[in-house]
Amino acid sequence: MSFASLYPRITRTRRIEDLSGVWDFQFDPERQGVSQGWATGLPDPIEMPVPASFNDIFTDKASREYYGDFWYLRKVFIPGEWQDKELDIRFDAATHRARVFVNGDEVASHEGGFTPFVAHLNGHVRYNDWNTVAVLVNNELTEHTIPCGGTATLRDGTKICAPYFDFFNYSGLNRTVRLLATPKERIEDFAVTTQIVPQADGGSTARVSYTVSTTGTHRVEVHVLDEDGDEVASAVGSAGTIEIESAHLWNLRAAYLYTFRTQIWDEDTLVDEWYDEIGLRTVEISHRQILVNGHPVYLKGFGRHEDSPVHGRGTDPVVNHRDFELLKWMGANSFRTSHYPYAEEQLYEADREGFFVIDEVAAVGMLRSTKNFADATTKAQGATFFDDPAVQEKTLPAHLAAVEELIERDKRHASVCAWSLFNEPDFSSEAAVPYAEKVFARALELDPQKRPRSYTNVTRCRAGIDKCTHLADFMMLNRYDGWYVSGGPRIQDAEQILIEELHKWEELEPDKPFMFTEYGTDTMAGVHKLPSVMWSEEYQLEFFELQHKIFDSFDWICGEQPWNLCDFQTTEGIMRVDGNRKGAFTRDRQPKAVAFLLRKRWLAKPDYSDGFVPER
Ligand code: BDP
Repeated sequence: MSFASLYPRITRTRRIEDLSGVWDFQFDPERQGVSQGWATGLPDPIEMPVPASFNDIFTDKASREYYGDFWYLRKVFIPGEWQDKELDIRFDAATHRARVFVNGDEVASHEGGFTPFVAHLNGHVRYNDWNTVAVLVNNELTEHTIPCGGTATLRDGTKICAPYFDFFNYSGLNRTVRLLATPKERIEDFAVTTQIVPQADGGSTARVSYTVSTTGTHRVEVHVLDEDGDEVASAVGSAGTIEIESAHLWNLRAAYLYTFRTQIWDEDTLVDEWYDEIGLRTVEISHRQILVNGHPVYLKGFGRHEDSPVHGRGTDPVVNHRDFELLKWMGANSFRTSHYPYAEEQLYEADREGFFVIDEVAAVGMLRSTKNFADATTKAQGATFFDDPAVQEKTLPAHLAAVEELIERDKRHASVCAWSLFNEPDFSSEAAVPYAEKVFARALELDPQKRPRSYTNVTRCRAGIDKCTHLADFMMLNRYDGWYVSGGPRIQDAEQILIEELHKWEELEPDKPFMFTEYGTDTMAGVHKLPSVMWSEEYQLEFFELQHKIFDSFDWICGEQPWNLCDFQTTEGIMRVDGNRKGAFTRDRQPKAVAFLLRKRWLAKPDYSDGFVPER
């Protein structure tokens, strides 16, 4: 449990100062900053906006590719009125690790580039005065970090990133930084689980069990408000059950959110208050179906990336909102946060819009390759990733910590309906089993809602090769038959290859829902060919038509999420043309022909496959 798990809110007892803006910035290739006192002032700074990735702001290659230590620093004025408060600074994400200094004192360090952390500042600041906040960030990856990667050293000694994954290593203070002033006795965590009980009149009573963690002993109250702001239920105590009669349930593309106001009271004095917007729904697996509120879903949507021109992976509310507009226009009802936890604002938007989110931990690159997308289809030579004892010893703890932070942060979101605990791990070896067992067990233990858990299965580990399928509550397949396998003039073979594999899965896992979480072809927008060739828009259309014909012939396939919503930036290489071009949309969010094909298909395909149409 960590205070960082509460999304920052202004309430009657809480204050926030947003530290977005221009910070001082400097690379530290010699790692001399700490010993040279950079924590109180950078010797030769440039200006850098926050939040943003630093990479695409630069005009020179060396800076864009910089791999190592770098610093952000700014002065912060701390109001005198906050003297009696707890004072924290919250980083929504520092990619991939950070050490935080305030007026020269080291106040926190954090590993993992996609989850929030706080540093406690009391005792380190001057009130009604300017204070110096400095952050030493590092963006290097190894086989023991989450995500996994390596380092390439150029002849002159320059280090560059050699990621084991197919997206650019965008780095820096990628998300919002905020100062938080909260009461001394405060709410530190809040969790809910919902049970739906049918009512005689056909409605539903929601039985919500909750826990509130606080730092004191005063009275805790929880008040539930509907969307009109009217109180519909309340409870006293730091744990309990609240019944909401004739509840509006949260459904796919028909969301309803209640405000849960959590409070601490000392007699009739309000000590602290924090709220969250919560959708009431259940999610479970039954035989070959994924059920939301008891109804089977068909998932339509995409694997995505947080990626946009100039910002890199820096949070961009404008682009994020455009992505939701595209998803809605397409008739989509879901997405996967490939390949890392996304900014919390995206999950709140998904809550409001009724999207089913498969929330992925940044465990990508667990296949020893710097071109894993190409090697994903070939069999491992020699020892695999999980055969290495150092992976078991060092990567596993980092992975477990990343799962913990993901679940801590996202456990209340109605939109978060499943956890993806790995992307395309090399599960071809028995050595993967004990590792994966621990990761799966940890997720189950930590999640109060016990959401379904899975991972994306890579082509290399097709039916019969993968050793960990028994751990997944449902299976997610990433397949490129017709692209990496049997592409171009061989595409007719791809159909047989995939159908044969699906028949095999049918035998091996007869009681599990399956969905496709990746399928697609690199396509240059505007390239047209008759007959089609690979990379043309026509080829992308034919590939998708073929895939959908196959999916529709297996009634136990319960979802399709093509790769990718948009084109995105990757490491440079001979297989990438200014990035990965598998988007249904370009990187500037304009449609390729395939977007219209998917839109037609998805608008005709209901969100619930039993004909249930929720009230909107
Ligand atoms: C899969 C990966 C994804 C890649 C994709 C591709 O999960 O990150 O971008 O293939 O090759 O291997 O486009």
